[in-house]
Amino acid sequence: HPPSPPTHPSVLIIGAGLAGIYMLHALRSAGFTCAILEACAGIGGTWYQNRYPGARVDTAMPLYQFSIPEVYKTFKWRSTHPTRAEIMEYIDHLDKVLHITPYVHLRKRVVEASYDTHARLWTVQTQTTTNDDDTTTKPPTTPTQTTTFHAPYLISATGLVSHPYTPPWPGLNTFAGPIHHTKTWPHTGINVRNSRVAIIGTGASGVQLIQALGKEAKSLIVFQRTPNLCLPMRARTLDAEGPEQTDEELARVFARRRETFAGYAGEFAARSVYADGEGAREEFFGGLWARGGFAFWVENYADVLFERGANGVAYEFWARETRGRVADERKRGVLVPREAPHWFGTRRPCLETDYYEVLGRESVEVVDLRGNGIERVVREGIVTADGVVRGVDVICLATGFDALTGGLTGMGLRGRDGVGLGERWREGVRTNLGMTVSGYPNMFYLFAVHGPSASNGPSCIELQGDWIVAAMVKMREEGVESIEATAEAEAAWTKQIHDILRGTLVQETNSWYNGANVPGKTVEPLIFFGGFPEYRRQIYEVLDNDFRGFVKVMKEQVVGE
Ligand code: NA7
Repeated sequence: HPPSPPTHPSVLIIGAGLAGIYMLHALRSAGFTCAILEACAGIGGTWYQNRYPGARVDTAMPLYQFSIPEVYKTFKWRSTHPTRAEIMEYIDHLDKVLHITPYVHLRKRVVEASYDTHARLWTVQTQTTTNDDDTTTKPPTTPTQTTTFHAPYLISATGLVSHPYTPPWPGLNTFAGPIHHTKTWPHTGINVRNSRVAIIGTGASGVQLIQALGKEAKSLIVFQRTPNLCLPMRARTLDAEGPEQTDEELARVFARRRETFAGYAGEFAARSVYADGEGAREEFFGGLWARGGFAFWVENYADVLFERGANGVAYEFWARETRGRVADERKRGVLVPREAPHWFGTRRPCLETDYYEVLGRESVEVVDLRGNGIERVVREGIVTADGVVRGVDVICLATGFDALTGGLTGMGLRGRDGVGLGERWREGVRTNLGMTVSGYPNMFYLFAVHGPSASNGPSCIELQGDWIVAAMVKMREEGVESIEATAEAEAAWTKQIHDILRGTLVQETNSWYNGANVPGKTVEPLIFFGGFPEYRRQIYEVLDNDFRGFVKVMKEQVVGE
């Protein structure tokens, strides 16, 4: 391994999270020289950065890991739903077994990248960061020095949720105490024993944070705009020698997850809610509920996510199970409304252990923001539209991310025409295969916009990562210097993304799945909802048909230019 990361590799990968680690390993194994540019001081991406108390994974083990034999055969998980600390142990293990760090330029934040059509090279500018331990909502770094890298290939592995979103409330910077976004939590942690804490947002991050801080803080005020339809996690400890972690069982699970709709082990039941009588339905729902995790979401009746009535039946079951856990009548109405706040399962449900019990505590207040939103922040605390000021000492923002696109558009990537990605996508995102963009030759990205990203992360990363490697190997074998998506292929792929969701309940629901969580962002389908098998079929068909939908430049063409 190199004494320092390569400065002139054939591939520059942006981001040393799980996607970047996988790409580095897979491309190196295929004979490409690679280096990763990583803004933080350590590897792990989302898991490195999301240090807020309670952070853990919602996908049940053994699913949330790579199917790389030398890695999974030598690592044993202790929990079905590992905490961030246990996942960081896994990332250390990946590092040890796959030798990642020697290939990573740490503390290098990409601020600009453009493609030189004559030299056939990407030029990438980075700024050296000095601080990823920021405790405020400002970007977590202070730039100092600029470094330039070159490579024929650029791969963005910046992830689904890397660009934090903070609502632009007036007065935020006048608040007297600290403000922490879940994404930029201080390394040192925070002590809230004597503090009045506010948590704004009840998505996956908020739910986890509330469960942790609600037990520690002197008092907690939860600001909820939309109730989360949480599912019981039912985490269990895993035995290193147990049947779930044998090599044979893992090989079976990995094969299985390649064939399911979203890269989990389970699949939707092949029948309608209405196919069962009431008794059988209750029993079926009850079984999913008892198993916990995402079972009630991704293994439910086939029509729950598509048909209004079926969806309503699932919501009623959810509400009945959950209502009983909130003793206080007012809180119950806010957390488990009679009317479903949105179609069940069309936003990502979150898993909880004692969320409703924590919210039920006397020291925890739940503020319903529907019709009474946060208007501004003042020195003492938070002001809602009704004029009430709630005094707090610490504000925690669990307000989410400019998801799916933010990681790509926030790095200064420019196409051949000099136009930045953000500018290019202002009126709507266009990509080919959810991995390439026209005007951006030899640039690939994964686990982001227009891919099958509403899924199990490692499964999606392997699916797309393996294709990128296959495409690059084919290019090398056939003497192709560069490929670039055509505008027509982009238009067709984008149309398909939209067509799949047209008229579905998912499309009627606002969330980060369609960009509606960030005001001003175009609201449009951002995820391929056709399932893994169909996605795989289509992307490999492109390779089998001589890079259909791409313009190829052959090596000889370059020499002759
Ligand atoms: P999410 O799921 O986008 O959640 C953000 C939360 O913040 C959500 O409850 C929002 O309410 C709330 N929010 C956002 N803006 C505001 C304003 N202006 N006022 C009040 N509340 C607001 O982000 P997470 O970080 O929890 O999770 C992201 C993904 O990371 C997650 O799905 C996993 O895949 C991992 P809303 O629901 O929009 O009414």
